[in-house]
Amino acid sequence: MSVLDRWADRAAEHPPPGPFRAGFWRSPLRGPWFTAILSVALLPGITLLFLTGLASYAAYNPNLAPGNDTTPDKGLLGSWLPGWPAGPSWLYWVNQGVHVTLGLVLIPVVLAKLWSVLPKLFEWPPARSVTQLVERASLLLLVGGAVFELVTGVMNIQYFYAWPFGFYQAHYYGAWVFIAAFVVHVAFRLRTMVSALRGRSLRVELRTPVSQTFAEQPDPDHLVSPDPAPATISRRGALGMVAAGSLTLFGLSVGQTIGGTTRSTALLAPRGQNMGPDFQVNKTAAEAGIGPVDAGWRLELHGAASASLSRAQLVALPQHTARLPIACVEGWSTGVQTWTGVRLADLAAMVGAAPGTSLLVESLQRGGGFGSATLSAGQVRAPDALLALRVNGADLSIDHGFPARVIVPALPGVHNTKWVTRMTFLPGQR
Ligand SMILES: Nc1nc2c(c(=O)[nH]1)N[C@H]1C(S)=C(S)[C@@H](COP(=O)(O)O)O[C@H]1N2
Ligand SMILES: [Mo]
Repeated sequence: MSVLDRWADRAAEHPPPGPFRAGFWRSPLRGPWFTAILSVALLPGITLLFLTGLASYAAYNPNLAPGNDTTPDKGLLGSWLPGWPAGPSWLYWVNQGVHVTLGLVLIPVVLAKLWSVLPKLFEWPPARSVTQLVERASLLLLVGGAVFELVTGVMNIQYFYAWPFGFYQAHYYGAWVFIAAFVVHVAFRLRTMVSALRGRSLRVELRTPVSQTFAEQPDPDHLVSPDPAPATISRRGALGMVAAGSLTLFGLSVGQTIGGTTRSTALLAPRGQNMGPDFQVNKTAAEAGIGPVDAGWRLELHGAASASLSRAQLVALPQHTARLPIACVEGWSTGVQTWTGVRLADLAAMVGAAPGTSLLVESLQRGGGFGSATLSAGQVRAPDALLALRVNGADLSIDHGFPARVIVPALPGVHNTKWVTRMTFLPGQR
């Protein structure tokens, strides 16, 4: 018998009071099946959440263009990502809608799952073997990571920046910590989950009322209470409550992704009711500190040659119209609008920028965390990539970015720069 074993046996005889004693936890619902059935939703849900998050990161950093990727020391965690395509136009819209809405929908499931295993947090002795110690340490990263990702994600879409770090870096690195722990956890637990699911039938549980609800068979993990109290809610009722919570979150937020008139149903979106005179404006000119734009405004263009164009000169160039959505990293969208302006590719040709150059776009806006965005060569070349001058048949309003704004298919909203003042084609970048 090892020292650890002997110590564990001795400790087991004298658990601290309260939640450390098995008899403290008496819900008859806790057990391997109940925990496992929640995992059935979480396993694919979290996988999709992670993948759409990675895709969003790749989109946010088209080819990791220098102006966009501000992640310090990203190393392998960032550099391997492929560039993001400039189409189909709904790609980022769908990706981010899924990421944000799914993240919200999973919150009740995660909370229920944490409730279902809560006694394990107080297990005494804390570990009986080194393997178990490693597993419990990984659980710290798993639970901590999940809570961190959900909390920072929700706070970000609510514009509640009550932290000293950048959301984007923290949420990204947090995701890697979490997913590493998640993979370890699944590897440890998948077999237990499968056999627990075999132990009971969901169909039967959904027909079982409170009066017929009893604890599961005692299990080796001690999830089942040794002294279960009579049921006050059935498993059906508990799962129904989780589902109702998820559906409510879905119903009160999905409108911001779909956009248009459904937007007013997004009661949980921070600016859900702010439709603007025609369609959603995230940051108004007044909020960005943009006054009436000087009549002498000119677009500065730099490539192999340079040019300076008034708005009238831009309007006189060949105009192209495209139906495109703006999709923000926060999950909301303007829905599809009809944008008209000059193709970025035409502007590149005008100043002799070689194909394959990326584009630095700068705004009149100074400060407020917004300065510039870099578009990849593929995004500059895309036929529907525009410096928009008009939307839905009218000149851009100042809130929509007058005199000119960038709009590119499948580009994260944040890079569709408004109030453009200067565009510089950068040779030698992807
Ligand atoms: N100059 C400038 N351009 C900007 C922004 C900004 O704050 N300033 N916001 C960006 C973000 S985060 C998004 S999602 C889109 C939203 O466009 P909207 O503000 O017109 O709704 O514009 C992008 N372009
Ligand atoms: Mo955004």
